[in-house]
Amino acid sequence: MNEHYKFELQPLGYKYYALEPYIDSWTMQLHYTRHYGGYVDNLNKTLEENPEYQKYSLIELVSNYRLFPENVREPIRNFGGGVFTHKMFFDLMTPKGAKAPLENTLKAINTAFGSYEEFKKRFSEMAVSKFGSGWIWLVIDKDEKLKLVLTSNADTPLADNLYPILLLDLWEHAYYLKYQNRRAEYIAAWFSVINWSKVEEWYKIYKPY
Ligand code: MN3
Repeated sequence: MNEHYKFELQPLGYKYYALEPYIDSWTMQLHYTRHYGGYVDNLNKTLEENPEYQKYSLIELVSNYRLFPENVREPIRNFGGGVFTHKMFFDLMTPKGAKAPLENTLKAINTAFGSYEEFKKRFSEMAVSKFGSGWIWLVIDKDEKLKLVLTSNADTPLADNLYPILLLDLWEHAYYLKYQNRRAEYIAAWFSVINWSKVEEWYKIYKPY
């Protein structure tokens, strides 16, 4: 996440079909190449036209977009946010992951939510309740406690000084081909492909920005 302009769409770390039957191949391919790829192209275009922002890392762009002048604020918010969210989202899925959170993550989840099952229930209810496009996040707050937050469009919790360790795409493009309007089924299926080892890594490298 410390990379700078020029951003690249790296090959996905697993095959498009690898998350079947939970996330279908066609959705993965479109989501990765066209949606995520589109954000990468648009962020690069924005930075080509505004070279003074090329020095900032992806994290810096997304965390500080509110400080930027009006002509770049919205493009960086949307396209930078789009790149950050999708990069993290695809990285945190795997076809052969652990079935439950690992040691440190589990401990923090138990402290914040009581149990993994309770966390899953609250995460799912909140994700179902999100109106329109956006994301649900598991974040570490300034008191080093885990909590759930929703954001709209391509917004991230970084701008609010919250450090994300897990996220789920709630835009219809992430599930509509297979699940149509059945978002709850998509959410339940996604729990089978979470890369808990990577979540554990994110948790361990936590540092407030
Ligand atoms: Mn998406």
